[in-house]
Amino acid sequence: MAGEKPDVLLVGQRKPVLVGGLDPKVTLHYFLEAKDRDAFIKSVGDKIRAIAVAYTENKIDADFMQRFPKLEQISSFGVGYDHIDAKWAGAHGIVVTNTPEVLNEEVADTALGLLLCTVREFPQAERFVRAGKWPQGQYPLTKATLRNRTVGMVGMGRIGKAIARRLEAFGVLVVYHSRNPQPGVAYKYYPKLVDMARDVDTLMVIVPGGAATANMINAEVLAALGPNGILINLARGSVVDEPALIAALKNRTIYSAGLDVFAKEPQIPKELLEMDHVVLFPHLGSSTEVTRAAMDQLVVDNILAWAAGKPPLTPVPETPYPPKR
Ligand code: 8YV
Repeated sequence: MAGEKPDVLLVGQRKPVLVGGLDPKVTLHYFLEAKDRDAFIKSVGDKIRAIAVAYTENKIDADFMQRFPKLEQISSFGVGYDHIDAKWAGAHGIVVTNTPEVLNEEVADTALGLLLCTVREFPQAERFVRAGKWPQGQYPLTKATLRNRTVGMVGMGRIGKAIARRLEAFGVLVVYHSRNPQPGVAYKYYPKLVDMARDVDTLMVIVPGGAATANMINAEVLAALGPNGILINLARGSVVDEPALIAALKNRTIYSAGLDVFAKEPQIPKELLEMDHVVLFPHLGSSTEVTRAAMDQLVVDNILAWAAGKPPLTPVPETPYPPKR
């Protein structure tokens, strides 16, 4: 009805940018705060027309979306949206938006940081200093170096390109594998991941999560990467067969790994925690105040565009606009 604020479900914390941006224009309903979430959906489900999502543990699947018969738009925080069944949404006239671009450089910075930490053992060396071991002797020379390494990028999207630019500046050779060759990208392209793994000594994983990429870094790929091989994953834990990786690290089938993401975050397998030759980050690729605020703002702006009857700013490919209703 003209003049009435539309009802929007917030699946996420009351972050200041989200609430400050949305509250003046829409009526917010706070899903995570409901004591009984099922009863809460029963009470508000019929009037919810959009959902803002900033919490990936609650899967936005067909069953969940079906509970909101008037749902038109889902504005999700993060460039990855594997917690949402976007295909189902697209087939049911629901537009899904994500937060691309604003995090590219931040995640690419993290990628280089994680790569350097893993290759040069900086976290281990720092632990050595704090443990008071330096007076007894130097930290051992590292066997691995970035010099003469070839990085095989698994994925060459927006963030992949930002990582590759940085690697070039470091004088590191870059090649890549993705579903299709990327137009305008001059790096050598490998149609088959295992072939690339055989030719390189470093894999940098930055593909979307979800069924299409599940376990693509498997035992065969790790064996092809070989004993000098280093695996860096900033994508999703689901992309790597975690038990196969643990076995490859234990048996020294590969040299080391730097991981920002895991299969069951925030749980990290005990075997990985106990290994000193891996570097483990708590999924912090994009996590600076300024970048997270930019991502929150894009969640807000997509909802505000929808509330004003305008096209979404950043719809995902599975959900065409205008939606098919
Ligand atoms: C966030 C991310 O940490 O954008 C993504 O896809 O993985 C990260 O930037 C994640 O979305 C937090 O929920």
